[in-house]
Formats: sequence, structure tokens, C-alpha cells
Amino acid sequence: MVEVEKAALSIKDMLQKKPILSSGHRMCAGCAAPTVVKLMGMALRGPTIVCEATGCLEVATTIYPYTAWNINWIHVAFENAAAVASGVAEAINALREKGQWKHEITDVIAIGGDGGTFDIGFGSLSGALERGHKFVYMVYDNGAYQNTGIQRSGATLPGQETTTSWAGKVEPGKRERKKPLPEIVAAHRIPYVATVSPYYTRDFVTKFRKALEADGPAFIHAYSPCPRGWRSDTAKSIELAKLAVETGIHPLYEVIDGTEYIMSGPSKRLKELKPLDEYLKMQGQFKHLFKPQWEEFKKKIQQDLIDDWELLKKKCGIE
Ligand SMILES: Cc1ncc(C[n+]2csc(CCOP(=O)(O)OP(=O)(O)O)c2C)c(N)n1
Ligand code: SF4
Ligand SMILES: [Mg+2]
Repeated sequence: MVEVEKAALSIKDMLQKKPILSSGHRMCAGCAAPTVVKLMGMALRGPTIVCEATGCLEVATTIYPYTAWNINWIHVAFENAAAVASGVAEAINALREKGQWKHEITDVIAIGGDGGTFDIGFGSLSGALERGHKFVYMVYDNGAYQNTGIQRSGATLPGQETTTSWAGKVEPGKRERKKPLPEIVAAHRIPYVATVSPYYTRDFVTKFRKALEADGPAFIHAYSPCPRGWRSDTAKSIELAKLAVETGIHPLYEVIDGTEYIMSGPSKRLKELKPLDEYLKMQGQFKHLFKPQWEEFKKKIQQDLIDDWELLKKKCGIE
């Protein structure tokens, strides 16, 4: 298990860090993604290079000729954030060997949205993990291709209405299950995988620091509510990030070396999952599921969540 510096875990220290994203960044009001990025910033150690795939976070924070980023940042294409980050990590190694890189520690990070990670950048991510470069990949998961008008992705939840998974008399929104990406990534046997939520700030920062200190590639799956696409109250995004954990939609856990599953405190402390309806009723994108026609479909989603939760508990050695 990677050791985490105590200093990174004190709230005082977290708050004293200069935010890596400045205000006035032009993300929508209530968007959780800037909070996700600011929490990531609290875990950083030294000079940092972020390689970011296109998506809401990339587009809205770097509208030419401005940037909201206070650290080194590279825009890359939609499909190759992990490939660019591997190049950066190896370039640093090569320069260090020649004595031309003076920093002892440099944090190399790739960021992608769920579309850019679960789907289109997946090949590039898998390749970088297999090659074993030293970098952290973070996906901010808002459940759809939000920047281009809310299209369904591999991360979209069953029952979720998007512009390519319609809800109405014939269809209940997306019918398929969500791709289990953290487990697919963990199957590459990389040193560290963790899921995080912006509600649980210390858990988030601690895990990100562990990811940075891992001896090889690491992966962070951050949940990131999107009031625009989810048709939710802009003041409720962080509450939704908490409910996603409590309902089992986004349980918090770590996977070490692809084999050792560890349930994190906020999930471990749950006596049982909260009913899915509590999460669904706060979002317009699930409104149709409360019609009698989709009652059975909704029951099935709830049951799948309970089954997945029991399976995860088993993997974590919890009875
Ligand atoms: C190869 C390619 N296809 C399509 C696009 C158009 N595009 C830009 S952002 C985006 C959506 C990104 O979705 P996601 O990765 O989930 O990030 P989000 O916008 O939801 O934050 C798309 C489809 C593109 N830039 N490049
Ligand atoms: S569309 Fe969603 S993800 Fe994009 S900036 Fe707005 S709230 Fe954030
Ligand atoms: Mg998205």
C-alpha cells in the first residue's frame, strides 16, 4: 500500500493550497467538475502537467485567448489523453537521464470526461496502462457527452434520458447497464484504482495523493453531477454526489494491484443502501421512470444495484 504524506491530509493544508483553477472559468452554475478539479489540485505535490481530452471541462475553461488553469495544461484530442500523458511521462524520464529535468517529482495527469474515457479514449487508456507509464488518469463522470448536447455514453445509467436514449411511450431511456470501468481498468493489474465523490472531500484528496504516489499508472473515477444535462437544481450537485454513493450508484472503493478490493469509509459505514428513488426524483432526466408504465423497469434497476453492491462487498471481504 502506498504511503500518504500526513500533510496532504490535513484540512488546513488542503485549504492553503492555491486553487489550480481560477474562478470565472465559464462552466455552468452548479457544475461539479470545477470542484472535482480543485480537489485534485489539493493533492498535487510538485510541478504538474495536465493533458486533457476535449469535453465540457476542457472547452469551457480554455476559451481562446483565456485559460482558467494555473498549472501546465495541454489540450489533446478526444481520444488520446492517455497517449499524450504517456509521452509526457517518458519525455520527462528522457530529459532526467540527460540531466535536463531538475524536478525530483513531477505529477503527470490525464483527464477525460466519461465519453472520452469509457468510450472513445478507452483504447488509448488501455494501451497506456498496459505499457505501465507513471501517470494518473482521472475521469470526471457526468453520465453523458454533455458538451455536445447530452448524448448517451458507456457511463450513462439505465433509465437515464439523453438525446440519444429517448424516454417516452416506447422507450424508458437507456436500457443497457453502465460499463464497469474501474474494474476493467483494475483488471490491467495497475497499482492503484479508486472511485471518489466530491462530497467526500478528504477521501477524494487522500485517494488522489495515493494515486500520485503509486509505483506506476493509477486511475481515479470521480463522480461529477451536471445540472444542465441532469435537469437538477444547481444548488444540489454535491448532495447528488453524496446520494450517488449512498444509493450504490457510485460506491467508494480502492483496488490495489488489480486484486485487493478495499471499501472506503463512507461506503463501509452504510448499514444499507438508500432507495434509488431518492436519487432519481431530484433529476428531470429520470422523471419518466415514475410513470406506472416503467415501474417494473425501475424495480429491475434497483435490484441490479443491490446485487452489484452485495458483489462488491464480497470482493472487499465484507459479509
Ligand atoms: C473525435 C471527436 N469526435 C467528436 C468530438 C466532439 N466532441 C467534443 S466534446 C464531446 C463530448 C464530450 O463528452 P465527455 O467526454 O463525456 O465530456 P463532457 O462534455 O460530458 O464533460 C464531443 C462528442 C470531438 N471533439 N472529437
Ligand atoms: S453542461 Fe454539465 S458538465 Fe457541462 S459545464 Fe454545464 S453543468 Fe458542467
Ligand atoms: Mg460526460
